[in-house]
Amino acid sequence: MKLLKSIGAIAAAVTLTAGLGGVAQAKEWKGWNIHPPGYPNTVAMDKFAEILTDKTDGRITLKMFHSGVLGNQPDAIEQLRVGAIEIGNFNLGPIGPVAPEANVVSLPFVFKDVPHMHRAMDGAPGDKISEGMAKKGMIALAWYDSGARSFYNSKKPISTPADVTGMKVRVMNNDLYSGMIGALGGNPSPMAFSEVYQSLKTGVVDGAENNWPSYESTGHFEVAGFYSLSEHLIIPECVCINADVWTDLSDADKEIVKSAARDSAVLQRELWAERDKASREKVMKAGVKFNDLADKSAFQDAMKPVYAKFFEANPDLKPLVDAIQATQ
Ligand code: GTR
Repeated sequence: MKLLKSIGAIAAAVTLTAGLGGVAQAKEWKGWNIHPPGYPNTVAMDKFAEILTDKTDGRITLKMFHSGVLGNQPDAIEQLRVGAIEIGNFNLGPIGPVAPEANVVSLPFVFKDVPHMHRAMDGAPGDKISEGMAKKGMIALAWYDSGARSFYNSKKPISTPADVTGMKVRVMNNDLYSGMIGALGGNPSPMAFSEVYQSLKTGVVDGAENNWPSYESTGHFEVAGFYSLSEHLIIPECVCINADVWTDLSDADKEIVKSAARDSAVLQRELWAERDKASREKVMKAGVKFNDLADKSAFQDAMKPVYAKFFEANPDLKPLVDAIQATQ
């Protein structure tokens, strides 16, 4: 017994020494993610962490904190920029107020559909957006899918902009979304993702907007049973890394980190396509009343003042929006 104990102690000491020996080089990163276990982004970020450890033989490890336990999204973006966390899976919506170039994806109806969004983000417009984010301390390593966002509420189907008039609608923190709801005659209510369920349930807001997987994973469909397929926003998401952490990496490690993020994005996009379908089926089975918006043009027309205000404040971003719209 005594012998076993001392063998144990020696083993522990050896491990400790080996650990200490590696201190100069070992990097232990923290990662932020808002989604729960099983969500495509959660699975993909775990995969990213796994590939990182494998490819660097443990020189770089990433501990993922899921379900938003490290704080809400706008705060987490700040935490990443100052280096309190190294990695995050962010929606470009709340990045827009920080990095103007990234805000163009939050112009309603700027993308025709999800494949158009991917072509633009994988091409020159995506590079321009990355450059804008880099200037603000965030390096985008890869783009994740977040589908298309549509309106849902607890009152009635939305078919025309007039149906939104007078409705209290939760939006993410970004003036563009408040402007969008205002242009439809509704009352925007910027709020953290984690607070939306209670707010819908207690009537603090009448509705919100999101893609099928988030509508389902959050349980919002239980308390806001009308889903109207407006698809007014198609917002990509990033796997981001703090710019200083990125700069300090060797070229070889940069390559590993980037390719790990890209591999995780391939997985995320596959899982997303499956979950999009599965979530839609699940909420429909649960009794959600769904309506398609055969004609979106009235909603698109209503967005003209939102675009006008945006270009007035950001005349230099007009070429980027043109480039997105011209992407084939
Ligand atoms: C989800 C997105 C989250 C968060 C959320 C929200 O679709 O993946 O990052 O932005 O929407 O509405 O706050």
